[in-house]
Amino acid sequence: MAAFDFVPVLERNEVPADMEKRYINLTKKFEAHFGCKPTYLCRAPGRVNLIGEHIDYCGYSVLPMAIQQDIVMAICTNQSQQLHLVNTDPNFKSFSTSITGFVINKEKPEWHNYVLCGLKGIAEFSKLENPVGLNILADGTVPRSAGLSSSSALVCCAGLTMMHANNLKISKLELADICAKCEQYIGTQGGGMDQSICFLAEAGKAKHIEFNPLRSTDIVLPSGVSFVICNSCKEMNKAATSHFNRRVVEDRLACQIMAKNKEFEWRKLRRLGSLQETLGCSFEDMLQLVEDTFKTTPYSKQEICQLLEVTEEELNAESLSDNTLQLQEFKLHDRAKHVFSEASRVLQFKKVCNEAQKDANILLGNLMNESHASCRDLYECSCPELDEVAEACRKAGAFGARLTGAGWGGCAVAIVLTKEVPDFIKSVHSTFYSVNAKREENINDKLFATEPGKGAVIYKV
Ligand code: ADP
Ligand code: NG1
Repeated sequence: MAAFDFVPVLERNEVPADMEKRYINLTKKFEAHFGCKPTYLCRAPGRVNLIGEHIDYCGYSVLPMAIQQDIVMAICTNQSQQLHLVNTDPNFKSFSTSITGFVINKEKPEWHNYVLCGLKGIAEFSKLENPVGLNILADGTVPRSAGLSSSSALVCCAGLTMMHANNLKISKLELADICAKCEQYIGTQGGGMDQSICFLAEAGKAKHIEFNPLRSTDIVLPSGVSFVICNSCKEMNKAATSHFNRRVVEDRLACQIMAKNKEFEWRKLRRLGSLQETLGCSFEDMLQLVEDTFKTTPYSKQEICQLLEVTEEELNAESLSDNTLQLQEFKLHDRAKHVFSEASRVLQFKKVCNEAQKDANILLGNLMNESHASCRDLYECSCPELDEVAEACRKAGAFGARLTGAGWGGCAVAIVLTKEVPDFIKSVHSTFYSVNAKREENINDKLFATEPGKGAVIYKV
């Protein structure tokens, strides 16, 4: 991925066949609502992460692919510097504001706040003083709060919209970076995985994504296997709880305590990945360091202050985030152990794919199972429904299955022989979904095989 790669802008006759119906529908709906034709449509896909969970914000690489489900926005500019935002789903209320000087509400993260994040990110990056007004109709097919990155697809789509409307030329790498940073305006301190794959994805390829600096490498998945997504039917909006930021903070504290013990400038080291780089150690060494440093039981805030030799106020300012200030206990051993072992599994997964190793499917499946166990037991980001659906996948013949995305609900992903996908889906359907009428509703949107999809794109109208 070169720094000068840009999101493609396609002509009307280049709109792919699978997009045609949606393109026409959205254009018509836009016209009916705004009384004029849109001038272009932006599309940003969701993603499924195959392995590497909760490690991007620690600086470690991940291995996702884009999915077919996406957010599409139809857009035209207006001369009044207003933002008019509507959604094809009536559950998402229309919203209007001035395109400059709006406030992003972290307390109550309604959908329009994600759009505002994307708009603000691009405006700030480009130092736009007079951004044009925008009329936007948004339409999404990414399952929501399901670990398939609907929020980032929304942020990225809004960022792309703002860029194109203001005739800016920003590379895919820069867009990924800007959108990763600006999604944090919503309050969650995520890494850059979702926004990176959204812009850098290519059809048919999973990507190994590395950070600082951001770069991606193609991963050729073994032939004859497919990935099946199974929604646990439990929603979890990560911006509405402190689960996510609590983990970010626990990793940071683990990093800073180990750094202090090694007599580094611990305030400057905020990510476990940076600590490993500074120490120049292997994953095995880092895992040993975790064992040597931390007790397995939680640390009180007071204990952490003693270890870092700071007051509570200093700790709050130095290491915590707005929605974690009230926390009194932190688990350091288990969180750090998950991060180092998961980061190592990503590299093992990549190696198996690159070397087309014998029994690749079994090896990849085992790594996915180990990843799930680590998320469940050490990182505590699974939930009974996710454990149950992952187990149903294994029983139905998957080589492996794991939660994908932030967790605490959302989807699992399973690796299955392509020729066995129909039987696999039937089996998981009968064990997990058909036992509960609510789970069975819209089953095709909850249980489906997925191919590595393409990245963000702009269609001219
Ligand atoms: P995810 O894992 O899907 O990113 P999040 O909980 O982080 O889950 O984000 C989900 C939020 O994104 C929703 O609550 C909603 O505000 C917004 N969102 C997702 N899809 C859409 C959509 N089609 N239209 C409007 N907002 C959406
Ligand atoms: P989802 O599944 O989209 O909530 C979140 C983070 C990722 C990553 C994963 C866990 C955001 C926007 N996304 O993804 O960066 O940390 O959790 O691996 O915060």
